[in-house]
Amino acid sequence: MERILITGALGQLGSEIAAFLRGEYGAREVVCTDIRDDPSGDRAESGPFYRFDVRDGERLAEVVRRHRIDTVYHLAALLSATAEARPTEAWDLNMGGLATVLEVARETGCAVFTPSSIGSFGPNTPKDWTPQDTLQRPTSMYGVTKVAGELLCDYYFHRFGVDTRGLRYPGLISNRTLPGGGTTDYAVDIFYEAVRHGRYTCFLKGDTYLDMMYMPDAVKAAVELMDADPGRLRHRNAFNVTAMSFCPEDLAAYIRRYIPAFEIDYHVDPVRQAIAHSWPNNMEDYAARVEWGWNPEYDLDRMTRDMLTVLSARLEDAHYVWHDAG
Ligand code: NAD
Ligand code: AKB
Repeated sequence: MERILITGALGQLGSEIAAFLRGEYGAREVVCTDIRDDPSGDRAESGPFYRFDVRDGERLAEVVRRHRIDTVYHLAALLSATAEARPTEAWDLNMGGLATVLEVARETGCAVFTPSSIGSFGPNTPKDWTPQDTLQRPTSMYGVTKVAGELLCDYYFHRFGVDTRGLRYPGLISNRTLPGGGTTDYAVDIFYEAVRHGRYTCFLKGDTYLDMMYMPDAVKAAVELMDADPGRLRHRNAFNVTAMSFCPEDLAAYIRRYIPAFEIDYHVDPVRQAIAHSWPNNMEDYAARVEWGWNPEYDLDRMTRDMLTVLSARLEDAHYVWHDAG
């Protein structure tokens, strides 16, 4: 029986993983937690929800024991742009939160899923076809915490036998919850602005290539990794996974296929541009494919069509409404 606890369950990734897992295992079996109240009521009303700081180990252990949790999806963190603006806070949360979760897992025997990121790479990492095992000297505070997190999870597996697993996610594109302060957020914002206003001002340069993934694939990757045969996992805590690589100019061109009048211009934010410049253009994800069968379903065109279909139907102020004829 799966009994799951999610930290950061109100965030961009947590809200989607929570919805999927509650559908899969039943709402009572999936405990959502976050430091905030649930503004929509989605997670708090459909199943157990607790509001507390993930660094409060006593509270976390008490909830884990009360619900006899066997797997924690640890998603509470500060993302790259916010972390760069508030580096000490990012260190405290990203490392302190993870250390707390791992200690509770060691005491209670839970498995732990922790996302790493393309942010764990740095300017000296090969930019194209970035290998699974390569140089990682990130220059952002977010990246520092992501590499340290990968290592800490490896340590808890080797030293204490905690079943830790994780993915190096690319930028995640979704339409349920807005992103929480990352460098790749433009790839979400652009769809909302395209549908509302038919134009977008991008904070990255037009030719900045980054890996990306549509949310259904991100959820699938996490769940498939946690279900994988542990005997086959050599890269437990840091699997490269990707689904597509594009730059803002490419994405604008795809949006124009469906909203021909769409326009993009650029007002570059030097902080986020520098972070993006230090990340890969595109990763290889062979280890994930071989060790647990990773295979994404959404490419750039399918993701673009789905985002535009969903948002043009859902947003009340959608002006550039596009219907999928297919
Ligand atoms: P998010 O910012 O959208 O959500 C984080 C959630 O954590 C928020 O709901 C926030 O309220 C909560 N939180 C913050 N401080 C907390 C605390 N002290 N205690 C408990 N909860 C707290 O982030 P996300 O995009 O959902 O990211 C989730 C994880 O996935 C992070 O580890 C992130 O680094 C990783 N990741 C995300 C992406 C992406 O594109 N979204 C890409 C790569 C990796
Ligand atoms: C960010 O931009 O910080 C995240 C990530 C790629 O980790 N979306």
